[in-house]
Amino acid sequence: MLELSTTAKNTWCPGCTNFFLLTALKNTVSDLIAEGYNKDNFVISAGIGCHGKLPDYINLNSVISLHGRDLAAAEGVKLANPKLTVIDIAGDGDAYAEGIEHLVHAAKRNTNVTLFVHNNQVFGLTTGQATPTSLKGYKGRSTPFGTVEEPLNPLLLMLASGASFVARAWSQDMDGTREIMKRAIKHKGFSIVDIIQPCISFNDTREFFKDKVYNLDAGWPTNDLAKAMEKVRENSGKVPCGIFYEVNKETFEEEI
Ligand SMILES: Cc1ncc(C[n+]2csc(CCOP(=O)(O)OP(=O)(O)O)c2C)c(N)n1
Ligand code: SF4
Ligand SMILES: [Mg+2]
Repeated sequence: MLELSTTAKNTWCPGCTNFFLLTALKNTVSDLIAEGYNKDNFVISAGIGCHGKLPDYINLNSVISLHGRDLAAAEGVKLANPKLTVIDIAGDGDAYAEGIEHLVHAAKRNTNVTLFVHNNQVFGLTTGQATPTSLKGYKGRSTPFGTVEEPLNPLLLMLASGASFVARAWSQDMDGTREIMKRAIKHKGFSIVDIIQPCISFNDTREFFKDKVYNLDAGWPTNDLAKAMEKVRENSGKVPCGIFYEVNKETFEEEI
């Protein structure tokens, strides 16, 4: 594997599932470079949070943005130089709380950037407040008696907003995540992968998800919006992972 490591001291909690995603991303980028992508053309945009330390640990060009503004920065980079391969690393706080307006408009515009959301269903770096995707009843510092809100379904929102590639990955499945990451980066247009990334210190959902996640079968993805919407709303107690929806349409950069 091409050397993508850095000498920065890693400050994630020992055992944090972000380590799986860092490895999956390094393997993905190595695969793509082996296929002909130029290493110097990769740009990582990151938000603020535990996930936002990732650019320190991967030897690629990067910009660390403000909380919730990582996607706006990523779109700006792509518009300034459409030749670049732009990957946005966001937290669920960035993408689904502070930056949700950027998320909806990036999907609507179909800017050709790839968004990986480290969805640990908690504000991790600030030590455990509920986010829009926290499960109902989550007890944390801001909700000591448990959240009373139903969690947001980000994939349903993305389909409704016009995203042309919509997927979910399970961080513990590094090979599966790597394949989805690769397909997302290769996709022409806005791609989002919501990655279930348990925070072992403030929202340890590893056991909760372990027996619930399953992979979509070979019949997926679909280009049928209604079918994809029905699937991401699945309420069977199981959690499907894989690529739900992919369509080809003009990107924002092409249109302008
Ligand atoms: C505008 C703004 N609001 C709040 C904060 C404080 N803050 C820093 S990190 C963080 C939580 C990040 O949560 P998330 O995006 O889910 O990332 P995680 O730490 O879980 O990876 C917050 C609220 C900030 N830096 N900027
Ligand atoms: S607080 Fe949670 S997400 Fe952040 S490094 Fe620790 S385990 Fe990982
Ligand atoms: Mg988070």
